[in-house]
Amino acid sequence: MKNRQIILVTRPEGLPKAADFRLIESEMRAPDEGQFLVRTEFLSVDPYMRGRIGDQESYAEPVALGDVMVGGTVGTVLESRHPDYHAGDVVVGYWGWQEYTISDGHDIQRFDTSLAPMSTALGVLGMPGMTAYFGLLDIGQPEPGETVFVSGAAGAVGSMVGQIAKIKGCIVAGSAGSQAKVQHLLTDLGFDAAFSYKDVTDYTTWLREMCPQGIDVYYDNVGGPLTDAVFTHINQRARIVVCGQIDQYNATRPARGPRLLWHLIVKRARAEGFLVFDFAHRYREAQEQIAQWLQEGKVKYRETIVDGLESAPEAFIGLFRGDNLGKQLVRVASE
Ligand code: NAP
Ligand code: FER
Repeated sequence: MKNRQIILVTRPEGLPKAADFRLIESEMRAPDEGQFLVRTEFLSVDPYMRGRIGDQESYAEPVALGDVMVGGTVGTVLESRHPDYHAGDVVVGYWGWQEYTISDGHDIQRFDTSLAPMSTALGVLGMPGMTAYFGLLDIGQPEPGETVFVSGAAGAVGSMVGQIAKIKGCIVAGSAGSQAKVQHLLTDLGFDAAFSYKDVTDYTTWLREMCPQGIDVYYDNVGGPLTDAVFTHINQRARIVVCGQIDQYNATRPARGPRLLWHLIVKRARAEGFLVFDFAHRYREAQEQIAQWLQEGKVKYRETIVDGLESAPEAFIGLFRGDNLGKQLVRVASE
């Protein structure tokens, strides 16, 4: 049996390109005693992967040139010689951009498809959902009636942040990269206000209009000039959740700043970065809560799905163009 895999061949300069990756074919052996064979159904592409293919310092070693590209995956057990896993089980893990993997179970979790379709293991019930939940509730600590502003609001994390903030009784505003995304935030996700940062230049004026009572919690997925503008419109005791800085991920020179920290002094505000992995011991709590909200119809999610393992590099690059509404996924298995 053959396994198709996508490897990293060059470390990108600036925006990654398809030629930084290559599709290869390798032999796939059968599982040994105590192991099982998994077929990848969906793989996830995420902004953090930009950091894994560069050579900057990180919590994890970068992907080596020639290695299979890393990333979250969900799949079906095809064949098992492991006592606890059986053909047909759905499992979630981190085996990267390839069609098959063999596991002994230590690096994989079972996914309960009675909660939601398996693709959600990489989205609302997976890493992005956990990020939204803990970043907003634990770092942002929103109170009912407060104004929450979220940048990157139509993406996997941002769309959940806005909906959870609504559940908590907040006034919610957000920014995204097109009028269609803005319409989705307002009509489907219950945002109180939203604007397209690509269609306006004066962010400060827009923020004043969108958030007439000022901003109490800023959930920042983006960084850059938009974040500079938010700093000028925060309230006393505001909390700035530094979740992502996608505006900077392809920068070839380090950004200058932050230079607007004066506003933190005047407003006695707090800006705090976090990594979702620090909350791993509480993922179950968040998954149970989000699954309940899904069943009650209190949160919705969107997925943008492209087909075929070979589409993964373009799907990844598309994150930086804003091609995705909600969670960007690649469907790997053909049936
Ligand atoms: P996503 O929002 O689903 O996809 C990325 C989105 O970013 C795109 O759809 C695009 O939408 C927007 N974008 C791209 N370039 C931009 C730019 N220069 N300025 C403004 N927006 C831009 O991705 P996600 O998985 O939900 O991640 C969102 C953010 O959270 C990322 O910054 C990511 O690194 C961060 N994150 C952090 C953690 C953590 O542990 N701290 C965990 C997960 C994710 P538009 O059309 O709106 O431009
Ligand atoms: C992300 C951005 C950055 C993310 C993780 C990181 C899980 C961590 C980077 C590092 O420690 O180098 O979106 O998602």
